Amino acid sequence: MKINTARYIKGISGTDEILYDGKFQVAFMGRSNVGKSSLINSLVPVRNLARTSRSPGKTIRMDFFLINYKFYFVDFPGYGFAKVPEKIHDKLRKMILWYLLYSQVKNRLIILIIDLKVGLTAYDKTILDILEERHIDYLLIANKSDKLKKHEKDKQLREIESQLSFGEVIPYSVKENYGRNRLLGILTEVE
Ligand SMILES: Nc1nc2c(ncn2[C@@H]2O[C@H](COP(=O)(O)OP(=O)(O)OP(=O)(O)O)[C@@H](O)[C@H]2O)c(=O)[nH]1
Ligand SMILES: [Mg+2]
Repeated sequence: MKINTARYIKGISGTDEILYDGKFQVAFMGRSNVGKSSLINSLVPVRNLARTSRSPGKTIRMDFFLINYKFYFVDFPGYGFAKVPEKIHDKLRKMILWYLLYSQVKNRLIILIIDLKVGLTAYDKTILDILEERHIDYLLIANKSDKLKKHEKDKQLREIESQLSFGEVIPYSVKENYGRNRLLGILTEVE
């Protein structure tokens, strides 16, 4: 798939009509700083569309970007940043769980992004368990693969794969533009 146009529509912090306008949603979730916004930026022809934040955890919003006038990329706030007060963490987790469990959004693909070197953290596992139990379509993207040597990459990938019961893990590097074509190929099928 080629992404020709991408436009910021709005940020929401709870239920909103945009969730139910029938357009497919590709939702990017993951720990703070794993590269969600960078990855979105790497896919679209608009420079710095999704903010790559310098102050992680400040925004408790789901940001909607309209892609090719057809479907949405949804950028979720990152979780797990140590300096964020527990109250904000709590709000964040509630937003993610609400979206996954109760929002009733049907046409969507969750892209869970992790750091290949770090692997699955406890909260990544919580999300993954929900995705698998509820049979929600997802892709696991292991970003920042540039930080590991080849043999370390393979070892980490196998370790992560062993924790999944369905769904696939895609090694990725925004920095090296690695995995991009594979991801765009998969997105062609879902939109
Ligand atoms: N080495 C390396 N660094 C990356 C890669 N992708 C993103 N980064 C860096 O990781 C940092 C965080 O990237 P963001 O895109 O802001 O991460 P985020 O997940 O959107 O963060 P929050 O919005 O705070 O949750 C930035 O300094 C990026 O340049 C990658 O593939 N390799
Ligand atoms: Mg971000």
